[in-house]
Formats: sequence, C-alpha cells, structure tokens
Amino acid sequence: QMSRVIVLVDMDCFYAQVEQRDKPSLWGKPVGVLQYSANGQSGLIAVSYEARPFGVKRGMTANQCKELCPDIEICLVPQGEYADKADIQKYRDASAEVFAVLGSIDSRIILEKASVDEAFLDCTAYVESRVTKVREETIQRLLDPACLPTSFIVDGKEDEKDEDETEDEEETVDEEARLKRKNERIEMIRKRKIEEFIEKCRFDDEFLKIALAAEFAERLREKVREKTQFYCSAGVGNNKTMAKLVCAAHKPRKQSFIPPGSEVDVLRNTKVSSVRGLGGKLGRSLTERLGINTMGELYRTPSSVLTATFPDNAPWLMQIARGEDYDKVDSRVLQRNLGVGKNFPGTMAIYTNMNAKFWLNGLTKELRKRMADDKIKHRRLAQKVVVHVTTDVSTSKSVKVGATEEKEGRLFEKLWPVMQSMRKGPGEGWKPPIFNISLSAGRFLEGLPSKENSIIGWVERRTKQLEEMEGKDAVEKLNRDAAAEEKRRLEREEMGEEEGEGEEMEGIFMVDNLDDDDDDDCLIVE
Ligand code: DCP
Ligand code: MG
Repeated sequence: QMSRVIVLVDMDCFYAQVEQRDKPSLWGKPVGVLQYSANGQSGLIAVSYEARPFGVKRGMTANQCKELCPDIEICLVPQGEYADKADIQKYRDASAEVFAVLGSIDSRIILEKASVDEAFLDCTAYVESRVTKVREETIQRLLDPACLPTSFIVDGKEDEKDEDETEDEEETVDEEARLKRKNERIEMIRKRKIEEFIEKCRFDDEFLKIALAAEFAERLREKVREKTQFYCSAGVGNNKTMAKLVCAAHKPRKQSFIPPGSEVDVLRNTKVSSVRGLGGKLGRSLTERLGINTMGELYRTPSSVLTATFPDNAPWLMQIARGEDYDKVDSRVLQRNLGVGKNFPGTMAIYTNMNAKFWLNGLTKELRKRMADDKIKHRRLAQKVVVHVTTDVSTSKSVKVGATEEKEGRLFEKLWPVMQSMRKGPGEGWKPPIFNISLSAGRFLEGLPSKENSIIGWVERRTKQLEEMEGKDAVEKLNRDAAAEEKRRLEREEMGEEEGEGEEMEGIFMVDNLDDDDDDDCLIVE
C-alpha cells in the first residue's frame, strides 16, 4: 500500500464568518446565525468563536443564547423568495468562492468537496514531487518559525504533564500574568514539538511528506484568507479519517498534523462518535451492543467479537481502530444526491397525519426546486427519491421517479403513500411522533431526453452565443436565470394544482451530503 498525504480543510464557524464579512463591524464579536421559523421553532446554526466561551451552542434559541451572552449579535438566515424556505444561497455562494481558491492551487492536487465548508485534498503527488534527495535546504525552510506558524502536532501524548508545568502552577495573584505565562508555555511546547518533527524529516520520507503538506496547508489557508477574507482550519494525515479527526484538535485559525505511526495513540481516547463514519447508527450500536465508547476500546475488542456482532462492518471497524482508512479522495464535482430535510425536536414533534402531510408537501416542493436547478446546471435527472423519517427509529424507503413526477408535479402524490407506509400508530396519528423528515433525490441519469425541449434547448443555444460574445461569466449568469425560470415554471404549475396554503414553512435545511449509507434498509416500492 502506497502511503498517501491527505489534508482536510474546514472553515471556522462558516455561516458566522459569512455574516461577519457582510457586516465587518461584527468581526471579533460574538455572533450567532439563527435560522428563524414562523412556527416558533428557531435555532442557531452557527456560532462565532467569540461566543463559544459563554457556552453558546448550535441549536439554541435566541433567548437561550442572549441569556448566556447578552452582547451576542444575532444574524438571521435570509428568507427565500418562496415563503417555505430559508435562503442559504449566500452561504453556498461563499462556499463556491472558497472552493474556487482550493481548486486553483496546483493541478496535481485532488479536491473533494465534503460539505458546504469542508474539503479533502489528496496532496500525495504534489508533496512527492517536492521530496528531494538533498534536503538540507528544505529542512532549514521548514525550521523557520514563519513556515508553520499555526501548526500543532497531535500525537496522543497531549495529556502527559509537562515538567515545567508544576512550578508555573503556583498561585499567582495576577490572573492576566498567569494566562500570559500559560500561553507562552503552550507556544513553547508547540515549537519544540514541531522542531522535533522536522528533525525526523531528515531521515524519514513519511515525516517529510507530512511536513511538506502542512507547509502547503499553511500557504493554502493564507490564500483562502487573502482571496475571501475567511479563516479556516486544517488537518493533515495519511488518510481522510485521521486528517478530519486532527483538524478538530486545534481550531479556529490553526492546523494540526500527526506524526506517522502515532495514529493508534491519537485514537486511544477519542470518542467513537467523533470519528468519520461512526457519528451515526454504527457508532451508536458499538456503544449499545458492545459497550464500546472510545476508539481505544474498539482497538482492544477481539476481532471474533466484532465479527460476530457486526459481520459486515467488522473488517472496516478493525482498520479504522488502527487508524487505517482506504477511502479515496474523490474529485467528483457533482453531488451524488440532492437533499432537503427538517428536524422537529422536542415539542415540535409531529403527531398527526395532517401535519406530516403538510411538511412532506413543503419539503417535496423544496426538493423539486433543487432538482429543477440541478437539471439545468448538470443536465441530469434523478431516478430515485429516498423518504427518510425518524421517529423512535429511522426508516428510509426509496421510490423510483421518472419524467411523470418531474414534469407534472406528481412527486408528492408518489411520496405521500410511501410515508404513510412507515406509520406505525393507530388511526390517523403518528405514534411515536416524527422528529425528522428528509428527502433525497439521487441515482442520476446523465443527460436529458431529447424531447426535453423548452428551456433546455434555449439555454443551450444561448450558451453558445454568449460564450462566443461575452465569455464564461455571462454563461454562468444565464444558467442562474434559467434555473430561476425553471423554478418559476414549477411554482406556476403547483399554484394551478393546489389552493395556496396560508402557513409558512421556514427552517427547512439543506442536506447537501445525505449519506447513502441507509440504502441497505431501503425498500424499492416501485
Ligand atoms: N450548518 C447547518 N446546520 C447544521 C450544521 C451546520 O446549517 N446542523 C451550517 C452552518 C455552519 C456550516 O454549515 O456554519 C458548517 O458546519 P460546521 O459543522 O463546519 O460548523 P462551523 O463551520 O459553523 O463551525 P466549526 O468552526 O466548528 O467548523
Ligand atoms: Mg466548519
């Protein structure tokens, strides 16, 4: 197995930064981004780092966080042109700016968009081209304190007491002086560990490759900052799982990397749920069925036990416990599925069929808008929609869709009976109640049928003309206009079909990367 070098870039409190850039007086202040909803359900979806020491967390209401942090500035997610959605377009646009920078650095780097604010970069080819036989010059460059100014080594030994620490812990009256001393100590340890790491690079290519990737990540993050004003953090490791895990170790505006061979040490005290791929069902059942809470415990679990309990996942679990992950960085630019979803936490839970129908209808409309947008942009049609309902358990069912649903707005009519079939309660009720509904369109058929006439043909002709006359920007604008036009068409269609609903439906969130993991328990209905 060839060793790889993977970088994970994650924007810091991303939506909050977008608001701070929009309104620069907010930089350096506690900021929360609130997704508002007319039905009284609203919650923070992003929290600036200035607000975090007060205990302000994602999911809190405006009142809850004002109580903890009276000076917090609350920004509202804009309302969309349709009453039933929050408009997250400005965050998507900001995301596109970031990805434009990430994708423009070096053609040898493979870039994968992992979420609206996260990207994996496979830097193997790039760093290998920079590994030289005569490396004194490289080592000297890396040892310069300006080369890795925001880098931290994560080696799993963070908990070990520093020898100098005890004497510093004597009571000091001056809180400020104490804090200063503490920060100086942290900085001293940081530098010392980096130096030790770089010294190893003289003799070990694996160390050198990681250091070169860290150097690259420092410059990349500076570039993102310079071009977009946004700060981000990064993690460097030999695979996606480790890169993502260590990225979270030092945030914001910092980056972390692992000495090759320290993976198991780093994982030892890591909670299972913090590891990529174990945040959901599988991670939970490790705890529920085998009492495994940390990766160290997973590592020590006999393979026979894992195989007996999780026959399908045991090999992967054992690899991950060793810090091994062979998942490729995939440069696909297209999302594999389009999703919309909504949580109904606590008292918001849905108990009645009428309510369920109302929300499924709203989500379906939203999904159709996204599908229309995607159809224009990517010239493809979804062939499958997964309905995902969470009550006390999560259930998914997938439905084949085709031109009929897409064209005549019959999607809801198809999805509603499927959702009904997931209902367990007696009569018209949902018992246990619904806490989440998500829809995900996927299994795309590339290309569009030839009779797909109206707007597509027109877009294609105009694209040609514009490209010749006015260049790429004009074409992009045209695509946006066309997508908007397609959305309006859908809306007109739906207006004709249904009497307008009075109620508003905000707070639907986008599920950009709804996992296809649950495909196992999907049931093809048609
Ligand atoms: N987001 C959302 N709903 C969620 C989670 C996230 O709308 N349940 C949005 C808001 C976030 C953005 O996605 O700003 C990125 O999500 P992250 O999990 O990366 O969180 P942040 O970037 O806000 O903070 P961090 O600095 O911890 O990465
Ligand atoms: Mg982030």
